[in-house]
Amino acid sequence: MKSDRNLDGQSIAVIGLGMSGIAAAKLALEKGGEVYVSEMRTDQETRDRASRLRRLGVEVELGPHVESRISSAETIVVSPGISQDSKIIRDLSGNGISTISEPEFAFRFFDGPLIVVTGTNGKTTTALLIAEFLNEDGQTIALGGNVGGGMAPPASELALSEISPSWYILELSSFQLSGIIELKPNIGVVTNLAPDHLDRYESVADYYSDKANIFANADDSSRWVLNGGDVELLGLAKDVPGEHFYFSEGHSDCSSAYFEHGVVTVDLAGSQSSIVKRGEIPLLGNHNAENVLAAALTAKLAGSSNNSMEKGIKKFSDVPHRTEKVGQHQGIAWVNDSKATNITATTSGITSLGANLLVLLGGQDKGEDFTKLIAPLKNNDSKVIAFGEAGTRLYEQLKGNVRVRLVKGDLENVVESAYEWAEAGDTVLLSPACPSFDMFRNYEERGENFREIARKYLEMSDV
Ligand code: UMA
Repeated sequence: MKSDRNLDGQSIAVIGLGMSGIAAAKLALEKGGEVYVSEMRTDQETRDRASRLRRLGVEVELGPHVESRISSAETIVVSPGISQDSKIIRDLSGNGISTISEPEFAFRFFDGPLIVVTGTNGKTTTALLIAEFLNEDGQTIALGGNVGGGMAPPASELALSEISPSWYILELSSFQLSGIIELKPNIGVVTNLAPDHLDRYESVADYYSDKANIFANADDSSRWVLNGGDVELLGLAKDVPGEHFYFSEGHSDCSSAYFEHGVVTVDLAGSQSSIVKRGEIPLLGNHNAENVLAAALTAKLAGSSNNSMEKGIKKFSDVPHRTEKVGQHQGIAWVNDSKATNITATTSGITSLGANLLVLLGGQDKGEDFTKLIAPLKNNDSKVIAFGEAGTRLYEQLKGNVRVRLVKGDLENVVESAYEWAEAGDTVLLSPACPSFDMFRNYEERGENFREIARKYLEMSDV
């Protein structure tokens, strides 16, 4: 049975007609709301979407947002892509009008316990692993939110389902956590914290403050799964009510998930469970080992058996675009880590893959300080090809410290240069440390393009 909460004709305004906006509008309508959607774009694709919603009975207005119309609604739901700094949000808050995020709206109609996964890196893998473990356990899972850019539905779509799941699992970005009023996870997972999205936030503190909204409604019944090695996170979570559980690669007195003699081990209330050997985890990289620990600890708290977790991990296949192995050719491995759109994600990619790397770095220039990459690149004896809008600045900041070449042109030129420069024993790693928007629609398109070009070379020989 789904939630019987009803909006009884309440007026709901939704800003943005992307995946989240459409799902929120449909949910509001289904729950008896009077729904109005405002979207600034007016292109044909958007007009088609608008027509489809209008046919269902939603009022849709395209073009400049009309503040007076939006603010007349009792509840205003904002899509995650719309920043707090956008004109419409500034106008609304200037008039004392508050807004909520799409997952916050959806949560009000959830009918079952909720796991929320957030963090700067690793949250998609962790959310997918938890879902796999609980599925394997025979539990009914509703997985949604920010999962891998459209790999799962928005939260509002989950709230429309007729089936009450054993667990809702939401991966939430900082954008989605901004605008939380009631949303309260039964289990909240934070994989790690590192600077990101500085094109949208004025400071790292502002970004962390949105992330900390996961704790907004914490009480004594809350359970938190936290990275025990992340000082920033531990500081942020210090006084948060509820039970705190830590995961860390090495065993320490306070950790509940760790590797013991190379085996994933979960220790709850003094009872130790050995889950799976590290060598049997089919995911590349140390950062993925941490994701497995976080997921195993969470699934155990959610009632999963050890056997289900062992089966789940062995079945788990790579998350596309996250240290995803593309193939092997003449002793050279090709790895797609296009999802690494910031320095921290690239650093974890580099560090986890070991030595002899040829790293392809570049993309849209967000003004980040690339000298932070010098130490991990040198430690792994890496060569670098710099490309895209950030290519020249990358080249200037890295040269003299690491072997770096600047390649102009498209990704085909970059892959061709990599093919020429790589030697047997090298790993060519696309882990760009930048968003893709200078050359592609998103990181998925960049990763697919890389995979396709690299495979052309792989086809020439032994894959
Ligand atoms: N718009 C306005 N007015 C404005 C600004 C934007 O009307 O002032 C419109 C845009 O024209 C657009 C819509 O608002 O049509 C914005 O939609 P959106 O960007 O929120 O896109 P959705 O399709 O709803 O996708 C969102 C998430 N997008 C972002 O956070 C930017 C998706 O994450 C998420 O998968 C989806 O909800 C479902 O939950 C994407 C992402 O890039 C993949 N996430 C970031 C990341 O992973 O790093 C956080």
